[in-house]
Amino acid sequence: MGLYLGIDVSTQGVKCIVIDIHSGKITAESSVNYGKDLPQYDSPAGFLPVPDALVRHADPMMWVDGLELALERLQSTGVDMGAIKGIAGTGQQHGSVYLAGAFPAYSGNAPLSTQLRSILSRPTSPIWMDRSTHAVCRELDEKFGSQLIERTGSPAVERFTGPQIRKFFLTEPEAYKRTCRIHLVSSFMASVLCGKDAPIDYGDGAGMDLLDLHSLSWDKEITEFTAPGLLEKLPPAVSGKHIAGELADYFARFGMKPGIPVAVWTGDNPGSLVGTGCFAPGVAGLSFGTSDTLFAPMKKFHTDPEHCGHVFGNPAGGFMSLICFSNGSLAREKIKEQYQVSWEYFDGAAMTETTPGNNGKLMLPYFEAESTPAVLKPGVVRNYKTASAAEEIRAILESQMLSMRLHSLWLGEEIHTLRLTGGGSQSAAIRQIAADVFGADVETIQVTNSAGLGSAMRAANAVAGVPLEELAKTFCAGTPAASPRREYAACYSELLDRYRELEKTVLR
Ligand code: XUL
Repeated sequence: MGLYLGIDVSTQGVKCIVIDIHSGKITAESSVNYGKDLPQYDSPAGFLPVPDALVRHADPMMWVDGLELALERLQSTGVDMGAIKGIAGTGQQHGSVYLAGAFPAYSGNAPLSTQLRSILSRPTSPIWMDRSTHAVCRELDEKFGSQLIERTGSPAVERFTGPQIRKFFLTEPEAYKRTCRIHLVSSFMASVLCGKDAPIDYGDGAGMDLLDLHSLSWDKEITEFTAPGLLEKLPPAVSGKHIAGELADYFARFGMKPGIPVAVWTGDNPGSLVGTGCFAPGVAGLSFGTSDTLFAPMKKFHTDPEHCGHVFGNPAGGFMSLICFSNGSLAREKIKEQYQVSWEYFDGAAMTETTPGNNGKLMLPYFEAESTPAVLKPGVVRNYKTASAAEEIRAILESQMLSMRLHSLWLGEEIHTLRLTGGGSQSAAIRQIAADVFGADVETIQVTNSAGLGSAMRAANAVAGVPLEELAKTFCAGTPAASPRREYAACYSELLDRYRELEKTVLR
């Protein structure tokens, strides 16, 4: 057996997946949902409820408890935990964890959350949904202008970690001073497994507004401006093949062998790029989760002139593009709740009772603040006054897809195949709309947890040297799920223009 474990610590839960590189099979999976399984954290959607819609924080100990519970559940599937040879993982991107001291030597008697809480210098972590850093971002714009995107691959973005750190430094200078280490969710969780600080990889590190993607090192000038002394507080930046450390003895309680290698963790999107096997030009991934994201490998570094898309390090080498739409599954759920219908209704009656193009009905689904385009004030915009439940559902699904198409045009490369992953990839309606709007073939892969699968593949790559492309052939072969229908091409191309205009009126 050649078992490798991938763990995804996402916005709403923790998922584990074990692959066997010898049999080519997925051996075991487990999952934890914070809202359902850890209600004591009062975070049903993965963050603490506060009146200010721009503030989104989570208790990092919820992720630690989520990890322990997911491992316990994995063990109870009967998988041979002792045969696992390596681990890697992913975290929701941009979120940050602030530590006042080194990791303690773990005792076997208490859950890790109680052993680690005392090393936090900031009790809660801002996550990617936080938009409270607008003023800081404008300061960064003023100071660095286009240099920021040229050097780091992204403009100053509210949810990115650098602006979040600067806000912390400005508003809580004493706590900032006490902080000796600032982690991303990914590097923090890898550190928890190793019982010592783990590095940050180029994929997730690029989502901080701090990493120079040309030299692949922290940009000294930007880092120092963000917060004095920050460079000393950041873990080193390393490539995705790096081994972060060894599994701490504590984890023997889940049947795992202490000392097995833990590869550096990455962000959920770079991890999904690996787990969907998006390595060839013209193949892009569409991930449907709390946020919807579009990502693709990038031949050479080039940035989005509209400043919505990002360039990240690709765990498989080189660069990748990433475009994030914050109003993903939560927006679809809002419409589902509003009309009290089922997901079957989305795929069935909502599609048969309406026609592609929906007579021009469009919706800007900004139930929450939006990343692409940047919209800080939530508010749904419709270009129609009345609509049936079916029409509203088609409107949100088509509009979300049109937005993805519109904001991926800067990539410049024709997308001929889309690999769909995440919960929404199971929807026949979403698959067909994706094929028609992009004029691309749509494929799915065998698991919806592509970030976890990508992590398990990365573990096998970093520990045993198995090439990622080889692993992708075995674990993420695409299954055809929808083809573009020529008869609707003109209708969607016209709708794309209308969507662009509607968005412009709102941004104005
Ligand atoms: C990407 C982003 C989200 C998070 C949560 O920039 O903010 O996709 O990674 O999944």
